Amino acid sequence: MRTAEHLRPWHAELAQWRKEWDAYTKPSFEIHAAPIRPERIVADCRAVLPDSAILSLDSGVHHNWYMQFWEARRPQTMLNTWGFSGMGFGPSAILGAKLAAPEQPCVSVCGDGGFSMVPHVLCTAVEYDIPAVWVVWNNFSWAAIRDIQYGLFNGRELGTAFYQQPGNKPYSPDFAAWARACGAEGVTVTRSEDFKGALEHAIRLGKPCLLDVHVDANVRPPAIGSWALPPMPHKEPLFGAKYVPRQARKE
Ligand SMILES: Cc1ncc(C[n+]2csc(CCOP(=O)(O)OP(=O)(O)O)c2C)c(N)n1
Ligand SMILES: [Mg+2]
Repeated sequence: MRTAEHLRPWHAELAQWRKEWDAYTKPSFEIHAAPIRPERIVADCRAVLPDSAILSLDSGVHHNWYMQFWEARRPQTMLNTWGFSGMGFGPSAILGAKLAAPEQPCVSVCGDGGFSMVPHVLCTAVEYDIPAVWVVWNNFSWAAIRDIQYGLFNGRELGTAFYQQPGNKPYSPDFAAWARACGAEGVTVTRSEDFKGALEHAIRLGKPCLLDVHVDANVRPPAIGSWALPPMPHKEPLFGAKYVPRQARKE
């Protein structure tokens, strides 16, 4: 019979790759920046939430970050919509999680797009006194789809990044005000230094609470459109297309 002995060299190789991956990705998790880098949200959620906390994820770029970098430490603490990828699943599922596990902090990390699919979850939470927490990963866009458009349409997008006219300013509704209008607590977070404290506050609060967190829409997960391992041959966005800011385009 073959023993695990023959796998040892392979395991050693994997350990080396893991080290290279960590050395490549870790430094970005220690940066404070405005707008807030995605890594900060992942790192501070891990620092603040106990192992028992239940996290729900939705569909979108935020999901890709958590799939790669979230350290789930217990079974049944990371709820996903997986391949169905239905936007709105995460912000709704967290209500069920909190009803099922009232002693555990329950946090929905969802996109601004995904949350806007089901904003009435706030009303349900207030009606039934369900102290869930929503962290709206607000990048003022359907960034997952925007980036595919950038890649396929030569740096252009249509209707997937949100702008206010006149003036073409990046647009997002005020999600914190939206939460307060429903009778929940709502806090806007624009500085990375404030996110940790805001999440601690939300967990302690004991009532439904939404954090509207403004995240940098142009920092992408360190994945590439190939199976190459670090060191990465390039760091271009999906499909290698160059991002052209809307203001700089000649249309
Ligand atoms: C119900 C539904 N409609 C459309 C899609 C296709 N889709 C996948 S991700 C996405 C954009 C998500 O935007 P947002 O929630 O803001 O997340 P982000 O990618 O910006 O993190 C869309 C439209 C989907 N998955 N589910
Ligand atoms: Mg978004």
